[in-house]
Amino acid sequence: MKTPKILIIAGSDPSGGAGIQTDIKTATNNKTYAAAVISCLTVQNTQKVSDVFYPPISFLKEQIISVLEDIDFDVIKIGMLGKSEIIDLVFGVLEEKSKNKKIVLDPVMVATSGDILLEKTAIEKMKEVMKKSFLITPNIDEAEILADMKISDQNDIKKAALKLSENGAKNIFIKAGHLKSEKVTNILLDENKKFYIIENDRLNFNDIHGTGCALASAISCNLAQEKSLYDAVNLANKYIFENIKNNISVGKGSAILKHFD
Ligand code: PXL
Repeated sequence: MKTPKILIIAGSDPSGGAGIQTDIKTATNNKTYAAAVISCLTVQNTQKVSDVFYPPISFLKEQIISVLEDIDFDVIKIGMLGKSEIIDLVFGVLEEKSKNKKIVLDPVMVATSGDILLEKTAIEKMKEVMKKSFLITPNIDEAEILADMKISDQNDIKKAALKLSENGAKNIFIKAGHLKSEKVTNILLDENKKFYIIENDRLNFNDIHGTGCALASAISCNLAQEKSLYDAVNLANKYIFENIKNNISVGKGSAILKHFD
């Protein structure tokens, strides 16, 4: 079988729990080759994000073009972009250089610590580029912002997914972990407007850092292995669920995914 290959475009979390660091661990564990272009560097530990550095736009552009011209990726996974100029650049280059590739967009906005990871002025831009992605994977907070509505229950998640679909998003997976409920009932709405429920028992851990990044990466690996959308999301959900059970505290703040036994 040919080696599945993904390109990850995401931010760096130097403490290793989220961002590109967890993305690459996820890809390796899911038997997929990962290339990575770092959209921004955070100053971060398991307790807080205290600064963000953006590389010069032209340098970022050169990196993306360089790998796209060389490697034929199956899927492009996009994580933290941070601000409008980076969103414009990434989607502009992808449109030009890798037109029909599947894009999995994790519309990262806020860290587990509560720190802001997307400038407020870039939210409208995120609503635009979600239409250019094969799949978006917002959590409840991000879905509320993208769909301009409050989400209080299961029914609202479905309404938000439909609204995002009407606004041009193709496939939408809304992660329900942040909703207070007995079970975690995640919703997948596909481009034929068919709903799928992907449900987990609620695990009694405080928020684990980096689960959203890892989930979108695991989905990307599964899509790169030519699994169907439902199988890709369902298997990735299982991978994250098992890894949440196996979380570790490496520092003084949030626990993270270990990614091995
Ligand atoms: O979990 C969202 C996220 C994504 N990307 C980077 C992050 C975080 C959370 O802290 O640091 C780089």
